[in-house]
Amino acid sequence: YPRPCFSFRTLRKKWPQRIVIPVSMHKDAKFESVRLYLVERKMGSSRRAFLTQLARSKGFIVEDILSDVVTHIVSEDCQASSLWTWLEGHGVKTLPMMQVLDITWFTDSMKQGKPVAVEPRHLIQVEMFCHKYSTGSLPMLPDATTSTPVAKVSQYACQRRTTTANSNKIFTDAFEVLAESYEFNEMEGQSLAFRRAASVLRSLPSKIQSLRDAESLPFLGKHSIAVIEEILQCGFSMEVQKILSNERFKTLKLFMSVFGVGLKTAEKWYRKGLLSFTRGLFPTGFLHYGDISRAVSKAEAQALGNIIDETVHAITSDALLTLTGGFRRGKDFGHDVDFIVTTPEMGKEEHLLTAVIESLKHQGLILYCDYRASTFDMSRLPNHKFDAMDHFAKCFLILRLDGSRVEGGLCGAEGDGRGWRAVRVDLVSPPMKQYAFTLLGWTGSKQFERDLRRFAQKERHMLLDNHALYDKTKRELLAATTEQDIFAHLGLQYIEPCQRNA
Ligand code: DCT
Ligand code: MG
Repeated sequence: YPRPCFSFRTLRKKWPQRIVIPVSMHKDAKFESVRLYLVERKMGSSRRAFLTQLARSKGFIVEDILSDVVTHIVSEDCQASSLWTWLEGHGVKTLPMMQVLDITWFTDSMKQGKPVAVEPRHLIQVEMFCHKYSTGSLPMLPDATTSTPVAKVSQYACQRRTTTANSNKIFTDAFEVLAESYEFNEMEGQSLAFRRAASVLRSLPSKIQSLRDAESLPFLGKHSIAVIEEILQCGFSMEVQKILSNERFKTLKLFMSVFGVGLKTAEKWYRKGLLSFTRGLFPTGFLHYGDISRAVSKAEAQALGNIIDETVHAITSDALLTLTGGFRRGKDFGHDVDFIVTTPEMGKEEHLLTAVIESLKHQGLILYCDYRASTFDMSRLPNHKFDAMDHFAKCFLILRLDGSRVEGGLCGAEGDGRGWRAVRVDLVSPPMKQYAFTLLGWTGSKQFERDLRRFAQKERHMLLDNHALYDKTKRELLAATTEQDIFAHLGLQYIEPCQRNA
């Protein structure tokens, strides 16, 4: 957007500075859940006024003052540390929950005439990690020894923004091994504690440099602090190394890498004295083991999306296909590809799924199919069990993907001359009324979902699952057509899918 040719003086008459426009005055506001604040630093007052007017003319709410109501801060000053220090000087308590974005998000949104989804490239994140991540209240003054900002880290993943850029991988990998080891020993409490600690570290904008950085973080207990200390000192944790070389751990992990094999089966095989796979022993689970134990790339997921989209739309033109799971969160690789398939015609979604399976079979693309019919019953909501698996019709597939359909070819597998690979695909088919809940649930990550449910229950006295949101105080189900509706019911700021990699 060109710098305006009119002067700030003339604009000032129209848009006086420092005046908050109440909601009622945003007459033409189209996007109630998005409230912008444009940072004048670097932008200049006249350009800010011009961009403000432009955004308002397109139905955006633009606040003149940085206050708790702001959801999106847009800045042309991309120097994260000085910008954050400046922002913190305003003493706005909800700053850690706001999106701090560079101007490209704004220009993209203006071009499209609506707020575009926030991607990691839009975010202005702090470059250095500050040791004062604290559970205390904001604001805090910048530390004399560092100009980096101080932010509060929530104990709930649904109040943190976690992109795929994990600056603390060295620690989170160690925590995941410990969590898995506790899980294998059926010590669920300890396992969850390490998963929560890993999730907190994943949300941090930069790597932990000292113990002081970690000590005030939620869920970082004595054990995890000791592991961090060891890694900071030696580059690895002795305890984690021991687990990784433990025969039972290695064997259970290997067995559980087989599609459909859980802890109980793996343990049974291990107790029988099996230490590795024996040819011909487990025919079903080993179907295409080599292929499906290899990660699926984004391009492969995209190709599968195209195939399923063509299939679905050949059946009915009003079908809706949505990519969910890790790929919707912006991951480059996944262990499978997850889709929601539905139709606005109530009750037709189950038939749609069986028709899709039939068509894929016809095209010779199905290598394995485990179809589960719907057990969903609206009259039995809310389901107080709130178990992990939902009741919608779904199928767990292994599909054949031809390299010719994949942009740039198959991921490292063309060498064997087959020109195709097997890929795990999950399809779930909820009724349209439950679409938003299913989308939120299937987008994950698992830790993000766990914390959404924990937050709903503990903080809001509500029950959330893939089917519904139930308000226990009002004793009613809360309707939602979008994910934004669900966040709003929960009184949470909306978190973009790419920020749910908790
Ligand atoms: N999910 C769910 N109920 C289950 C299992 C999963 O609601 N019983 C949700 C949580 C994440 C999402 O579905 C997709 O699951 P996965 O494919 O296992 O996770 P992912 O994040 O997509 O990981 P990956 O990239 O490895 O596939
Ligand atoms: Mg997945």
